[in-house]
Amino acid sequence: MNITTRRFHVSATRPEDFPRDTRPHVALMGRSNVGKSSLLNTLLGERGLARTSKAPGRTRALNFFLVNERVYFVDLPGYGYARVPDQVREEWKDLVEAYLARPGRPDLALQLLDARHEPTALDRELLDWLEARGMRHEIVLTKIDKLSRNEMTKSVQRAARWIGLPPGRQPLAVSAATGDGIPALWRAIDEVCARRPASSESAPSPGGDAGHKTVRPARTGESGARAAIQGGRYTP
Ligand SMILES: Nc1nc2c(ncn2[C@@H]2O[C@H](COP(=O)(O)OP(=O)(O)O)[C@@H](O)[C@H]2O)c(=O)[nH]1
Ligand SMILES: [Mg+2]
Repeated sequence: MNITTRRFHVSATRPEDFPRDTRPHVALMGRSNVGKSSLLNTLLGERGLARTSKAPGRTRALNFFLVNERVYFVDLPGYGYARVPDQVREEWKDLVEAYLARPGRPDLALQLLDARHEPTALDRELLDWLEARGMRHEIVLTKIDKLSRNEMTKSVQRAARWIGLPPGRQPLAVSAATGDGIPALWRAIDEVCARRPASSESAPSPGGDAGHKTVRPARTGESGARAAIQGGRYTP
């Protein structure tokens, strides 16, 4: 995608804040501090568009960014951060689950894993949930600039096994710092966005219904997914 415009759209703290028009959504998901906001900024080519932080656990809203007036990028709160008060954790969980419970949302989930670390049980829960729901998703290894070539090869192999990819297939691996791997990630994103009908492209209104009549086809595993969400699959 050749980016002509990108802008912050809304910071959703309640389900009523979620955009209601039918543009495609690309969501960045993963542990707190894995590099979601940094990757979003690198993908969109604007430093500081999404707030990044050295202190984990900062994002408490779903932040929506609109690109070329035609696709939303969504920066989700991270999970797995222990030092969050229970009440805040519950609020996030409800909000994220409310978002994911919407039919067909997001259109593409990017699940980020820090290339330096073993995936965790929460990473596994999220992947299982995405697969159970039949949601289009890509695993993206982050911060590869911090690895040597040799470490990078091992990390990619470990992730491929963890995901259960067929032999010869590899997960995407990127660096928000150097831009490595970003073109390949864009190809995956473009493929999903290209499949969406042009009718989804009229003016958005934050929290308001833009009046689109496009009917989104039901996805497989929708009802099972709801149970999985209620089972706490996305645990902030
Ligand atoms: N070296 C390096 N650091 C990164 C990269 N991506 C993120 N970081 C750093 O990791 C920390 C957390 O990043 P952030 O994007 O805020 O993570 P988030 O909590 O998942 O949104 C920050 O200090 C970033 O500068 C990367 O590709 N390379
Ligand atoms: Mg962030």
